[in-house]
Amino acid sequence: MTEYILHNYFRSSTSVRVRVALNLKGLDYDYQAYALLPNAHKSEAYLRLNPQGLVPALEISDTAVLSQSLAIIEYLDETQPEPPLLPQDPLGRARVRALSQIIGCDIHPLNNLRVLRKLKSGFNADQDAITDWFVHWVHEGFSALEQRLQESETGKFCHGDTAGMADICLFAQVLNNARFDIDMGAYPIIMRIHNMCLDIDAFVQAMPAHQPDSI
Ligand SMILES: N[C@@H](CCC(=O)N[C@@H](CS)C(=O)NCC(=O)O)C(=O)O
Repeated sequence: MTEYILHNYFRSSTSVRVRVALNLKGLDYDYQAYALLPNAHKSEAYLRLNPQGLVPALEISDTAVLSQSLAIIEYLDETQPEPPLLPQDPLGRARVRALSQIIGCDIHPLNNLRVLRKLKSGFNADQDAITDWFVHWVHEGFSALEQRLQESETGKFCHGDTAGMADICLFAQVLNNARFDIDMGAYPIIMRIHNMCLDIDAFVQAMPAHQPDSI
């Protein structure tokens, strides 16, 4: 039995984030899948693990169940420091957290399944309106992110020349965008970094198509 059980879903971008982090750290984990469309993440058993009813959750044997992908990534980084996913200096850490949170706090939550479902059920939004909503929030966040990535701290990756937490978020969000037809032409730095990530096995192995529940 491995130390970690990852409760997740192949297509979930927050799950992609944690899978990349586990892979970069070289940590084995058991894969527990929850299909979101039939609401497996709302089952009593899963709600006992994560009362928020959102994936991912990382179960650490006989220790704890962690939720919130960015908190999980920081936990892994603190307990398994190599390779580091955040820089050592406070300014660098604040920058990487800010870049990550542009996606993690200001794009993804607005476009989450439960939000899109509520737009439909509570506000009669049709598919065109839902697409418009999704694309709008991606452009809002990615425009700011692209601008921030013009800063001198950006290297081959979001912060310097090695992949870290901000790259993980960027990678997962670009994959998530593929569900909609989003013109990425305005984001050359984001796409350059995304393509750099595609050269790293830890990122590739975390992609939806490579998961056991992939359909
Ligand atoms: N802030 C949370 C968000 C987790 C989250 O929203 N996960 C999505 C999948 S990417 C989910 O479980 N959605 C189910 C739903 O909206 O019902 C994190 O970073 O872990």
